Amino acid sequence: MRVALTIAGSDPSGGAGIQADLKTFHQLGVYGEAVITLITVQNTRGISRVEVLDSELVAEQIRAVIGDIPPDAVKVGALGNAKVAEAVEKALERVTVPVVVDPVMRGSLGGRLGVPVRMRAFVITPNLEEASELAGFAVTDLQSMREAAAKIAAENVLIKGGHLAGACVDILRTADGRFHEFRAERIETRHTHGTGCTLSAAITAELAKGAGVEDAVGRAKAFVTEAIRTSPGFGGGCGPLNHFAG
Ligand code: PXL
Repeated sequence: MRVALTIAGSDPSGGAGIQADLKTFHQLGVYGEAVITLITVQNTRGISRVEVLDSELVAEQIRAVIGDIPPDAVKVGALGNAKVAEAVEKALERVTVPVVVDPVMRGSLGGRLGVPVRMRAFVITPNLEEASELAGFAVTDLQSMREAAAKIAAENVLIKGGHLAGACVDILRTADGRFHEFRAERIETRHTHGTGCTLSAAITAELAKGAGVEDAVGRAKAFVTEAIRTSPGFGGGCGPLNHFAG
């Protein structure tokens, strides 16, 4: 059995963060481990509080699991602040398996959940806003997505175009400098809570199972699109996806 580790924040409503990551790992057939970086108070209607854990407590959790049940791939999600980001980077220094970094800065419902990270990543998955921050210029269309993907430091860069006007196109720049486009139909729904978390967790699960990066992204995107299309419609606000999709 393959193993995936997520290092991320908690969303008690179960739609995003480590809860989404573990459901995604399970659905895609890998054993999930979860290190918590921060606790949010939120539901589908809003986020009211974020408590970032002590950086040494986060590092200790990582050290406890990586030597004992070594993961085949690691996902890094919301880190809360620079101290936790540094501690996570250091704790992962000797890890040689693929690390997927979702450079979360804000939750789907707002709230500061992270800082711009410069962590070594096999794959980094910024949305347009995060890509703008990492690249240092406004990323608003396919052309600027390509320019940002070339500029952001990581082996493979996946810029998510879910917030583009029009079609949903993600751009992947692989380590060989080539660009790949992933297109999906736009689904009109308010239930998109945890979409970014679910995508990066799905990529991590596929990498843990041994997929190459292009296949991992393609399968993950198909899983997320289906999960959005079949969302259960829970909650009075921005509800979760269907993690039983696939
Ligand atoms: O999708 C970003 C994200 C990450 N982590 C936690 C979240 C969210 C979005 O709501 O709640 C804990």
